[in-house]
Parts: sequence; structure tokens; C-alpha cells
Amino acid sequence: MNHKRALKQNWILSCPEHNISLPVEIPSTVFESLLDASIIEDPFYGDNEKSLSWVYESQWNYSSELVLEKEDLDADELILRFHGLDTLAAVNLNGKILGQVDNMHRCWEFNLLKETKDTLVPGTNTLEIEFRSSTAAGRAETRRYGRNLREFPFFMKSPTLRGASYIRKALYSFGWDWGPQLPDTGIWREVEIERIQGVKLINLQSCQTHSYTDAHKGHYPDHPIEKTELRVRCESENPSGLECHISLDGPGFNEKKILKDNEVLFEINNPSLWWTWDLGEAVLYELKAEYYKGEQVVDQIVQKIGLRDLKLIRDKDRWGETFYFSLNGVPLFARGSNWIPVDSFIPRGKKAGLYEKRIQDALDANMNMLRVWGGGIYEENLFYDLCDEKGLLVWQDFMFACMPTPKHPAFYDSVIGEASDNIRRLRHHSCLALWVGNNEIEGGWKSLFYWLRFPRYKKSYLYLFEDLLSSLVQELDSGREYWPSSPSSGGSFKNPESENSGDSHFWSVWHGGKPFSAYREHYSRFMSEFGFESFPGMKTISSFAKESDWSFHSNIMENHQKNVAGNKKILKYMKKRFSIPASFEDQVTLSQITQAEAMEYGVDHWRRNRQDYRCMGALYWQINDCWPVASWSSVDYYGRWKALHYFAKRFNSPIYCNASESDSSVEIWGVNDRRQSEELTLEWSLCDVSGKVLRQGKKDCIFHPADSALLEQIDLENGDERQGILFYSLWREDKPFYRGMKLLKAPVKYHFNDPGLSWKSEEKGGSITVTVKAEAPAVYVHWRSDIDGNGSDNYFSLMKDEEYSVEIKLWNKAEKELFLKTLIFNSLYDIQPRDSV
Ligand code: BMA
Repeated sequence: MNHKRALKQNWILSCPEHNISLPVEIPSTVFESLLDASIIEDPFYGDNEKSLSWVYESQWNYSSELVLEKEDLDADELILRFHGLDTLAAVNLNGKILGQVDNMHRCWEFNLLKETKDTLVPGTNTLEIEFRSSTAAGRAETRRYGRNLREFPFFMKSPTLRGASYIRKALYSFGWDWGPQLPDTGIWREVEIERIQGVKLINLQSCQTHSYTDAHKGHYPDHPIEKTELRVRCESENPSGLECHISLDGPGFNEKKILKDNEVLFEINNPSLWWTWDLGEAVLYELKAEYYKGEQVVDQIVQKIGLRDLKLIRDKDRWGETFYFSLNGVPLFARGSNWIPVDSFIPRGKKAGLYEKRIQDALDANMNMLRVWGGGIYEENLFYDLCDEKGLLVWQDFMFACMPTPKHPAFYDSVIGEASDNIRRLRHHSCLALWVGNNEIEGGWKSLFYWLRFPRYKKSYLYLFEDLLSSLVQELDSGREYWPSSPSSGGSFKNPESENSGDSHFWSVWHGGKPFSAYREHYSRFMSEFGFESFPGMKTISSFAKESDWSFHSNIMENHQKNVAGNKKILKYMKKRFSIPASFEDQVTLSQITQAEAMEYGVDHWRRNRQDYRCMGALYWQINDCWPVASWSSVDYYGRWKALHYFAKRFNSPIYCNASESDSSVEIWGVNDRRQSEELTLEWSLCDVSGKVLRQGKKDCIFHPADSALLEQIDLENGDERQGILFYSLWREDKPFYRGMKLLKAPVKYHFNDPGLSWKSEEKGGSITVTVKAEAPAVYVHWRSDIDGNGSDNYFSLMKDEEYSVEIKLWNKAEKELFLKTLIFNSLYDIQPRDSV
């Protein structure tokens, strides 16, 4: 029987140069272990990052005793498997070299009975992995190939260490415009040893075809698909001719078949489909392949798979070409954000539960898609398992971003290995929507700098991203689409940033300095990136900066801002919308409100445009951080939600309404991303700052499925109305269902009345419900406390005399008393200087 065991314990990490030797567990990395052993100070504190280059400039060795039994040595094969080595290393066994590794994104395997048979001994063997510095290697490669492959011309400062493009290692770790320069080293994923006897099951590849019911035509029935055919191919080595059984088990279905000609076919009538959480249930079936020797299972692969028909629809239309996903026949608007690695030190983040937490955050903010961005990693299995289970789609970049790639043959070979490993690892996941060649490299070729500096790299771009990766996806995962770059219109450098076809990144707001209103002038078929920065909350700032550093331009705050002049930009935008309060804490809050307003402005516009599929996705940049920093994230490194995350929860609601104002009118739009139609009542009232109602209305509306529509157009009279506060809400059978607020002018133009906020709290089923009341219109009401918790809402607005309840779940229930003691509610009135208008 085949047998696997993890090599987790009894490793020693050492660095002779610095006289360090530490016992460690695997997976782990050098930075993580040095921190655990208190050999270095927290790299995230102050500017400690700057004094740690010795760590990544040094060589590091991991060694362990590998105990082999007689059965291991008598096996047909004995595989030593590293699921991830970061990055450049020699792997030695009993002093003999097994091989050199040079790609963090690969799974490395060594057949010990082949390569080292003579040196293996029963009992204790010595395994040693000697890592060399990735940064030194990056510099050496740059010299060797004579090209510094970077994003910007040389007079512009790059946040990324030199040579990164040559090394197949997570790019962000060399530094990014939101990430520190802390390239880690180590055994970052599991190591195992597998004994193989007789047969070897290697991988499964399944492919689905679906037949739709007639009822499907023209609307979206509950069960659109009447039959799914699932063809499973099995890759194995079976010299002993044993029987392989493939079984599929799911709701109302359980069949087991014998593998013939390496293939079986299941026909599932009335399948229970896999849906994103907002369209239905994410049903998973269990697919199992088992080799039997008599009654005994000798090898096995188990996968959870969903039955679903997911297509990328690119139809010609009046604007150009559509770009959207259709899930089981339903056109899906992708609501979500871009995802970066959870930590600068990835295994540490995984151990801290950051995958579970951040994915829950994405779901809490009503997202149905995450984009795994190309400057990080092909994520952990856990990430995709969670997305499968929860019904969250994944847009998957290959790991290339923002800089030209090398063009020597060994680099291509490395990419082929990496891409094949990851396609084969991930292709059974239902959540996986699309493979994408790279982040922003096709767009990079728009710049003169690329053309002048790297003319000979253009052909290699086309080879890598429009030939090699595309044919690998075609060969290894034929049911899934490949898209050459993000953004792109389909490739060949043809207008990658077109508004009329493909996906787009829109950075005129923020990088381009344009006002938020520029979002409304920009159309896109699928907005896969746009973003706006803010500071993390005070508790997070206190984790890296002393009180004396609490100002936008102190050295420490500037070190925790990696986008050139980013803090200046935050302030500049804030000044356009608000008066700047004196207290740093209020400034930080205001930076978050500015960010939230910006993202809401964009998303509302693109969601209004789902009509006729004009725009079918809005993924903002970025949901998470890998360290505590001022950035575009909506959730900070410690998991604290910024104002934007609460706004996102609202502007990503599957059914909602939003308001679009101009000088003389305001439109209220309804959006329904679900597949059922809804009858809802819209109520709105336009007030002045005292709460006096200037105008109001009420209307029953039908929200057609998968559509957006103008619900109400209000023409504004001159005077107060044009500077009103518009409150709007949706009601389902007399119950409030959605509420929103729009200031018709920039907030700085309002002289708010004191809303005299009062609140009372009550404990209910393990969480705390706080009811807050306003005596005058209260804009962006926000609660905070010394104790952390996630609220059902925050940064919401209240009408005069309105009462509203939020439920708050504390991270640690035991801290309830201190939470309540330090709980405070404020609104914009409290954080705007009084004499500002
Ligand atoms: C995007 C990303 C990242 C970057 C972000 C903010 O275009 O692809 O490379 O961090 O912009 O500048």
C-alpha cells in the first residue's frame, strides 16, 4: 500500500555566517523563525525593515534526519516531495546532491530510490537544503543578461529590489507600492515522503458538459440544467494491472465505475449545481479514484468538485465586445476585489488563520469574486477549498506583474514547470473562473520606455503570454478560459486598456490625480482594478508608530507608505472633499471615509451599467494587506475593517439601489444581481441639514433579475434642494431591506447640525446590539472602541430622529465590558472643524 508521511518536526535552521542555529517546524520561513526566537525585532515596527537586509543577503540551511525503514527502501519508488521551497537551493541527502531548485511556485519531487539509492541507509539519513540569497542572485542575473527588467525608467524610484523579474519568487516580497522589502527564505510549504508500491495515482482531470432545460430560455429557472456529463480522466502508473474505481457521490447521486482506457463518464440527471453564494448554493460532490488490491485500497485521490457551467462571454455588441461570466446560464456581475498574499511571511499568516478570516471578510462584504493578483503566489489549497465551499469565484493570474520577463530558455523551462504544476493542482476547483497571463505587462508595452529599453523582449512577451501559457491551459485545463493579461482586449498589444472590450484597470483617480467624478466618465466591460488609499485605524498605526510619529509625513508614517508621495496624495484628495481636522485620529478616519466615498462612486457607476452587459465586474484594488501600512486595502493587516469595507458591504449587496447626482437632478437606480425578480418599495426623502424634508417620494418597483434600471429621476429646484441630503431605502413587505444616503454636493459644502447622537446597548446571543439615535441628519455615523469587533454596519447615515441598530461581534467576547466602556459614536459633524464652511 502506498504511504505518505509529513516531515514536519525535528528540523534545524542554521546560518553559519551569523552563528545561528534553531530548532524549527516545517512549513516555516527564516523571518518567522528569527522572530519566534527573538533574534530580530519585529520587521513591521517603525523602520526596522531597513536594518534587516542581512537576513535575505545571507545563506540559510535547513537540515533534518530522515528516518527510513526497510519498507521504504524496498518500495518501487520513494518520493521526497517539497510542496514549496523559497527559492534558490541545493537539496542534499547524505552529503550527495539530489538537485538544484530555483522556483518558489513549483512542487519539487525527488525519486530517492533512483537518484540516491546507493547512499540511502536504513535508519537515519541526513537531509539538507542550502538556500542562497535571492536578492544576490537577482543582481547577478541582471548583470549576466545585461538588462535591469523594471517597470519604470531609471530616474523613477522603484519600490522593488533589483533583479526580481529574473527570480521565480513572489514578486511582492522584493517590495511593492504597498509592501516592504522583506524577501523571505525557507521551506514555505509541506514536505512529505511517499512510498509507492505497485501503482501510482498521479492526478485526475475532469471535464463537464451540460444540457439546459427548455424552460431556461429567456429567464433563470431554479434548475436550469437537466443533465451534466462528467468525464474523468485518470493519470496513473499501473504496471501491475490493478483495478481502479472512480466514484462520484453527491445529493441524490452515488455511482462507482471501473476505469477503462483511463476514462469514465458519469451522467448526472437533474444535477445539484454549484452556484456562487448570491445565486444559490455552492453544492460540492465527492470525486474519488481508488486502486484496489483485493479488498484493500492501495492508492487514492479524493477531490471535491462542483457541477457548474461557467463561461466567459465575449459577444460583439454595440459598444465592442462583452466580457462577463455566465454561471449556469445566468450572467454574473463580479463584485469583489483584488487579493494579495496574506502576510509578508506566508506560512505564519496561514498558521494565524488569515485565510479563513480574510475570506470571511470578503463574504461579509458581499463579494462573489476575488482576483489573485500576479505579483504574489498561486494561493494555498486552503484558499481554493474555502472559495469552493463558500461559493466565491477566483480570477487567477499567473505570477507575473508589472515588469518585462526574461527571455532565456532556462526561464521558459522554469515557467513551463511552474504553470503545469499549478494548473494540475488547481484545475478541479469549481471556484476557479479564469486563468490570466499576467498583471499589467501587456499594458506596460504602451510606454515608450519599454519600446526603447527592451525592444528584444517584445517577441518573448508574445511567446510567453500568448502562446506558451495559453497552450498549457488548453492542454491541461481545456474547460477553462485563458486571458493573456489584465488588463487586455484579447492580446497582441491591441488597446489593452480599451473601454469597449476586455477587462480594464482604471487609475486616473489616485495615480492620475483626477477627481472621483472621473469614474463616472469612464466605461469598462469589466473593471478588474481601480483603487484609492487610506490609513489603517489608530490601533494598527500604534502597532508600528509611537505617538510622536503620528503625522502624515513623519519618517515612520512615510515608511509605512510605499507609494511615492502617497500620504501627500491622501491629504490632497481629503482637502477636496473635507476640511482637515486638527487631530491625527480624526484625519485618519477622514482618510478612510474619503477612500470609501471614492470606491462607492466607481462601483455604483459600473453596477448601474450592468444593463445590456455594458459593464459586468468591479473588483477594487485591494482587499487585504501583507503588513500594517497605508494602502488601498479595505481590511488592514490585523483584520480591522476600514470604512471602505463597510461601504463595500453595502455597495456590493446583490440587490440594492444607489443615487447618481448632477447639478440639477438626481437619479435613483436599482440593481438586481440575483436570478429571481423582486418587488420592492423605494422610499426617498431629500432633507436639509436641519432635517427639514424638502421633498419625498415612495414607489413600488420591480427589480428584474440580472439587470439594472433607473427607478426615479428627481429634478432639483434651485437653492436648498441642490445642496440637500438624499436618504433612500428599499422595503420588502414593510421591512427595511436596504438603506443609503447621498450628499448632493461635496461634504465640505455642508454646515451640519449637531445630531446629538445617543446610544444604548443590549447583549443578544453572544453579540452586542447597539441602537443609535440622531436628533438631526447624521452623516457617516461611525462607532469605535478600544476593543476590536466587526459590526453589521458602520459609517452609515441617519435621518433626523431616526433610530438604527447595529450588531457587533467582538473578536474576544471576554472583553465586552471594556468594549462598552470605550464605545463611542461620532459622525462627520464631530470630525469636521466647526468654522469650516
Ligand atoms: C495595480 C496593481 C499593483 C499595484 C497597484 C497600486 O495596478 O497591479 O501592481 O500595487 O496597482 O499601484
